[in-house]
Amino acid sequence: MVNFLIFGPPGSGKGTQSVKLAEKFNLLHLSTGDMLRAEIAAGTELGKKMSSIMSKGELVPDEVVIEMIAYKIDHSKGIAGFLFDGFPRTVAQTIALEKMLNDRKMKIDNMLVLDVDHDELVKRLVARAELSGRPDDKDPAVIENRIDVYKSKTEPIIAYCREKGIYQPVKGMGTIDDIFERLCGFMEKFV
Ligand code: B4P
Repeated sequence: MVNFLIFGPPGSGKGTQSVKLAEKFNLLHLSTGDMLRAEIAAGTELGKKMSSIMSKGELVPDEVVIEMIAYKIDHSKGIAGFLFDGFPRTVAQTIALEKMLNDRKMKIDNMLVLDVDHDELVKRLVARAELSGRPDDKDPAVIENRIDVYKSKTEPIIAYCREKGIYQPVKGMGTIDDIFERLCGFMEKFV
C-alpha cells in the first residue's frame, strides 16, 4: 500500500486533482469535506451539528473526522493505497493518522503540497459558488476565514511532515491538466 496526502489551502485544487489521481493510481480518495457534506445532505444528527461550523469556514472537531477516516481505512479492499484529501487539517489529526496507519503496518509515503496565489484561490472559490451553491464558497468573508484557518491551524502540518522527510511542494497554478501531470510525476516515484 502507498499512501499520499494532497495538501493545500481551500481552492488549491485538492479535490479536483484527487479524483483524477485516485483513478490513475487505483487509490481510494478519502475527502473529509465530501464525507461531511454527505452527512449534511442525508440530514443526519452529525450533519446538522457540523453544518453551522462548516458554513462559517471553521474546522469541525478533530475526533469527528478521525473517526470517519478510521472507519474507511478498516472497510476498504482491493486498492493500491489511500489518497487523503483535506485530511489531516491539524497537527493532532496528523498524529492520529500516523498512528492509525502505523498500527496497520502502513505509513504516509508522501505529502504533495499545492502552492497557489491568494487571489487565485479566492477567484476559484467564488467561481465554484455559482455552480456548487456551497454556503462556504458564497461569502467572501467566509472564504477569507477559511484561508486564515488554513494558515493558523493547517499549515503547521507542513513543518511537522518536512521534519519527517515527507514534503513535496508542487506548483498549483496553471491548467488542471498541467498540474495533474506535475503531480503524477512526483507520485510515479512511489508506485
Ligand atoms: P473541503 O471539502 O476540503 O474544501 P476545500 O478546502 O474548499 O477544497 P476542495 O478540495 O473542495 O476544492 P478544490 O481546491 O479542489 O472542506 C470544506 C470544509 O469542511 C472545511 O472548511 C471544514 O469546515 C470542513 N472539513 C473538511 N475536512 C476537515 C478536517 N479534516 N478537519 C476539520 N474540518 C474539516 O477546488 C476549488 C475550485 O477550484 C473548484 O471549483 C475547481 O474546479 C477549481 N479549480 C481547481 N483547480 C483549478 C485550476 N487549476 N484552474 C482553475 N480552477 C481550478
